[in-house]
Formats: sequence, C-alpha cells, structure tokens
Amino acid sequence: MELVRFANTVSSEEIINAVKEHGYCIIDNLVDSEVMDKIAEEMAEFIDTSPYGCDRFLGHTTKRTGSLVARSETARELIALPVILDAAQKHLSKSSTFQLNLTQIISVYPGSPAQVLHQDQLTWDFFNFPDEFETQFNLLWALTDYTEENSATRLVPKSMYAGTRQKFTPEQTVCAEMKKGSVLIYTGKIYHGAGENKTDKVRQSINITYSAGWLRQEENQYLATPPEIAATLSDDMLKLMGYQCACFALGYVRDFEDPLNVFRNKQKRIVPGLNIVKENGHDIAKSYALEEI
Ligand SMILES: O=C(O)CCC(=O)C(=O)O
Ligand SMILES: [Fe+2]
Repeated sequence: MELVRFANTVSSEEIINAVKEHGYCIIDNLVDSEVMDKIAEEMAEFIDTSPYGCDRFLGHTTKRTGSLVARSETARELIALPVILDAAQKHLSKSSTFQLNLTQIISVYPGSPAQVLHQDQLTWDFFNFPDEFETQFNLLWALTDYTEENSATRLVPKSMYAGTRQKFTPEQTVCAEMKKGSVLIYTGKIYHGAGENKTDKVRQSINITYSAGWLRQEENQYLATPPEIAATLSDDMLKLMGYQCACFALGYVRDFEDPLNVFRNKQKRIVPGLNIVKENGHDIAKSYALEEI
C-alpha cells in the first residue's frame, strides 16, 4: 500500500486533512539530518543511563529517554516548529488550548519484537472518546533512518474510528519507512506500534506528542524541567508546556492567578476574555485575559 507522504513544503492544512482522512502522514526531510545529529549528541549521556522498559508494551529491549525540553536545546526547536504547532492547534481545535503532552527518545535495540498495535489515547484510562473529539496530535521523528527491517513504526491506515480494544493483523499494517529528519504524524486514535528490529543496529525516534489542554499530560512538564531551566524559556514555550490555564479555569494558582505570571513573579489575575459562548444556557469563557492586581 502507498504511504501518505508529503514533501517538506506541505502546509498545516494539508497535514490535518491527511490525518483526518488516513489517520497519519509522513513529511520527508522536514529538518536536516544535522539537527538530528545534534539532538542525538545532546541526549547521548541520558540515553546511555536510561532503563529498558519494564513490560512487553514498553519493550524489555527498548529504552525511553524523556525530558527533552530540559535536556536538549535543539529538541526545543522541533517541539516548537511553526508548521507543526499550527497543525496541532487545528487538529485539536475542539479544545480551546492544546499543550505539550510528552517528549521522549525511543531506542529500539536489535532483537526487539514488534510492539502490540494500540491507540495512544488509551493512556487516559481507556476512555472511549467520541470519534470527532481529537485528543492527541502525535509525532515520531526519525532520529535514525526508519526501515521495515529495523522496526519502523507500523500503522493500520484509517483505523482511527474502529473503537477501542480492536485487533488487527500484521497484513493490515503499513510500515512508516522514512529517512532521518523525516517525521511521522498520527492521531492518538490510530492503531500503530513499533515493528520488530531484525537488524544489528538500534532504531531511534523522537516521540513528541501534543494533547487537548484539559487532559492530564503524560510527562509531567513542571517537574521534568527544573525551575531554573524553565526560567530561561520563552513565554510561548512555557505556555505550551502547560504554564497557562486551559478552558479558562484549569490550572489557576492561589486567588485565581495565571500560572505563567505566578512563575514569572508578576501580579496578574485571570479575567474572562472576549470569547464567551453560550452553552446549555450558560456563558462559558473560551479564553481569558489578565488584569493587574
Ligand atoms: O517506537 C515506535 O515505533 C512506536 C512507539 C509507540 O507507539 C508507543 O510507545 O506508544
Ligand atoms: Fe504508540
């Protein structure tokens, strides 16, 4: 089966349309392979010391190494790539805010068996989200070339509306082969999993996922990035990490203060923004403004 793939001139609109129709797409060479080499270098010491997975899903010969915002300055560029953020915002637009959900390097070592096919959104307690509600916008960046032999991620095209706990055969999957610097983008609803690594080399990807602003993040961004590093980041990056309120009131601090301003030691309180909509007879604020205290 032909893979859904784009050149790196693709627009965010084309990305989200492909994800809506097929559940995934690949963008070839979205960044230069040197960007990947830099991230690999910055993360090498952490990958060396991170543990193998503790169960079959995580993989007994697969390592996951997180905290990319804190550990890799170059990874921050990937996390905040404008075309990706634009597509994430559009894909998750049923929610008034979206956020960084997790960052990790996945290293699949030689001999690793294929991972069970799964939907990433099952992370939220296997909750059966409605088809039209997108929870996640997920990325696997090829940190090494991705081949069928070295465990490139396998996906079941168009499986995103099949419902939870479905089973698929390997024959129903496609293999996301791509070069280093390319990226696989997929909805949290599509069935997928790492393939088997039949080679004698490690396969590595950078898994960066974004989620609806009101869902609990998988990777705890407030603790993963120590405050002294967080203080050096831009407001936009901090907001993406969750230093902002979702849906008006989720995440406020003390006396209805805005988290980013508390973190920056500014005295501001949240007030409803202009975007107030009527839902079930109630006025619901979909955004907020800040007022000096
Ligand atoms: O490593 C891969 O190819 C996919 C990993 C994955 O899907 C997961 O851990 O949720
Ligand atoms: Fe997954």
